[in-house]
Amino acid sequence: MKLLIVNPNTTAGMTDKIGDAARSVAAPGTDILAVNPDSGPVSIEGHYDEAYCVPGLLEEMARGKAAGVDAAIVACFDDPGLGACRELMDVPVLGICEAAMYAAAMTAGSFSVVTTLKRATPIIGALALRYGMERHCRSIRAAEVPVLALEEPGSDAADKVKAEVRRALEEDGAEAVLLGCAGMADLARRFTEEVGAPVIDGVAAAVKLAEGLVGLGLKTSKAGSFAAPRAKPYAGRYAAMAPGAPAAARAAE
Ligand code: 5HY
Repeated sequence: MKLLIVNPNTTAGMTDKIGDAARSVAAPGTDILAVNPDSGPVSIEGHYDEAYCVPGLLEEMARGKAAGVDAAIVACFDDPGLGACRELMDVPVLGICEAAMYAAAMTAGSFSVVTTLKRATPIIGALALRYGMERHCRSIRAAEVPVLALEEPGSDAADKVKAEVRRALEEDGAEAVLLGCAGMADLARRFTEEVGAPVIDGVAAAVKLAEGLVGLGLKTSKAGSFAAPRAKPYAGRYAAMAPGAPAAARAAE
């Protein structure tokens, strides 16, 4: 199967890390296509960044649709534009936050999340409510590191994340900890061994859940919530993204 993974920010090094994490768990028959938009925020830290990452995210999704991918993943822990991607795509589309929460809910009595900046915690809290996971979620902690600090060689960002993972386990009653940023995808295995409890990366969780959904022959239901967008013109710079615009026009964008 062909699995599209879109890092919605524009930092290619992070996209490479996400692709590596995905390939490390993918089944032999799963081809991973890890991409990011050319335009948009270099990192997503709050609502404004999130809003401006979605057009580029949708353009990459449209390219994947034209290329015939079998499933797609939004590789940002805010799950930005997930509903819009599900309207656009017929194949399953997973967000790494939702995937990680489902994986934790099926393997642990409770979980916490450790993300980057404190400003991300209410966004993730709102997602837990949307996904009906608030009953499993003991806490959402922030290591107070910028997203791109995780990309800097020699940074102490990973140590700060691990310290919060330990606190979540020792102080908050968490029985598993989710890594609340796609840029942490390379830390899950090492942290799991070091802290002695499941530390879950949403990228890997989404890859395996996507493989399962495709194996079941499931696609995104068009019966209502994720029905295709109604055809209409879009004015200005997004004209090529108008619902019903020729796919060739989009792919050429
Ligand atoms: C992410 N930001 O996964 C989110 C997480 C965060 O650029 N990729 C980003 O820290 O908000």
